[in-house]
Amino acid sequence: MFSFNQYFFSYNIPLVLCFVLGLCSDVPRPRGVSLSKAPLYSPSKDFTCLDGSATIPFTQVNDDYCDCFDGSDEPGTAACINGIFHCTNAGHKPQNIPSSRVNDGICDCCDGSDEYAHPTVTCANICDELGREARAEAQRKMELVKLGSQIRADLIQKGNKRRSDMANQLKQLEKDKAEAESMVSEKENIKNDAESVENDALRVYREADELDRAAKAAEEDKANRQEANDIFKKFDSDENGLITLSEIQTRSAFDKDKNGEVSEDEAKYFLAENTEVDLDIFVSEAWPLIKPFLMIEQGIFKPPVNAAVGDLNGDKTDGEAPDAEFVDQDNEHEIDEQDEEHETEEPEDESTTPSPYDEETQKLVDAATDARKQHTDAERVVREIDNNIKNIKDSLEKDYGPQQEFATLDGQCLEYEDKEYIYKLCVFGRATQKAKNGGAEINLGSWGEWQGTDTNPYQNMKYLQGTSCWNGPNRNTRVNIQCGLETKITSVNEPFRCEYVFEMITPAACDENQLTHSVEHDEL
Ligand code: MAN
Repeated sequence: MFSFNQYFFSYNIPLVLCFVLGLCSDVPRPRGVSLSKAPLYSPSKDFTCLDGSATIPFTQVNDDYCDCFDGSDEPGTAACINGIFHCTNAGHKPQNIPSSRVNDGICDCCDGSDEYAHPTVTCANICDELGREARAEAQRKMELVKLGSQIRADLIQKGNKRRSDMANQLKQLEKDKAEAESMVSEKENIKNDAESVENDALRVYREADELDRAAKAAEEDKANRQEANDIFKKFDSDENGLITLSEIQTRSAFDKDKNGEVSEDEAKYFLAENTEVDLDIFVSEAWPLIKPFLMIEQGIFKPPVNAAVGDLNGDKTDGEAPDAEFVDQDNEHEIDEQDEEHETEEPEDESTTPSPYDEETQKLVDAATDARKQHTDAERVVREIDNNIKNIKDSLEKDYGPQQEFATLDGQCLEYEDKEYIYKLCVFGRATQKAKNGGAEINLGSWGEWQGTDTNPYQNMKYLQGTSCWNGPNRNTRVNIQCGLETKITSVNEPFRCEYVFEMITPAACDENQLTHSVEHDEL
């Protein structure tokens, strides 16, 4: 069992040190209580828990029994699970640790005060040594920040210039856009006029073309009728001016199911469900059904590979030719294929292709083509300007730090290689990863937002919505930023699957004000 004094008193610094170093921590206070809280622990009064929840006799402070909800009555023992033990750590930084770590056999405080009564473990006071190291490190950091802040000043200047340049560029682009848009409407008017003249000039050709097509169609129709007439005569064996089912049944070409005879039903199909037809009905209704089968018989029409003959005609009552390939009668060259070849052929050189138009019309067509091109070009210029405007606006909306110190980093791409991957960070753009043994570049996230503390909101960057992780969320990256004399990535880790952490140094983060902040923070 420990004595009251053992729990109660903090260590005493010899009086000489107290005066010389000003480390007068021998203000009587219970063990584990900081100097600033000492007035709240007055031995002459009852103790009120710091959360105000209870008041207890002062003798119950540090009596190894937890009385207060907030654990404030046991700062120097492990009795409360939520107590706080304060180590003074003279010579280094004071520290607050959970009081549950008091006398647990592990040295937490550099002055060893947290293990004051452990039966086997004694902790050496290493605060002076640690303090020296910490001060040297702080000194090194301060010098680095000082040096870096000169570069930072330059970055600030460049950043501000970049921003004002962009603002000017934006103004100029907006002017350019207005001009480019009026150019588009001017070109559109010219194009419309040229097209209207072109249209008039081409009308003559179109009409001639239509006439030509109509004449060709009429010719084909005539030839078809003639052919139908001839076949009618041939089939009308009794020459009574009618084709009957029995006349059809004598022709093996109509044996659709290829069973060796033309049934009545088969014959009926070819007469368009009539029992007999005169020449007119034959030409208009029966001939379209008969013709493909005669072509097959003559070898002009080839059924598609694997298609049963029945499929060819089965339900077709509309006279459409079955879906099949036509073959050239003479050399069996496939016409379809030939057509396709024609379609994919390179267009002939214009200079060698004779114009289908007269000289005057050709001039008008050329003028309209040129006007169309100029209009498309003018539209493209507007699109390009719009694109530039959007990029500049996006940049102007980005937060480059309170003094624009990060602005010049926008667009800079930094690489880092480890054993397996090449990582790349295009600042304010995208973070990527590429395996050294090949494979595609993987997106680790696009610029999202700053993340930091209240005192330094520009300490971390977040890059979000990268390629989705197999069976998991989208990849994302945090970039921790520290002061350094150059801008580079110093390490990359993946502490959790598909969550990446880049360590980056840059003079843009060498802010002397931040140094004061962190010193203040340490002192708290
Ligand atoms: C790839 C890389 C790794 C990642 C795995 C997740 O191999 O992007 O960084 O952990 O995919 O499947």
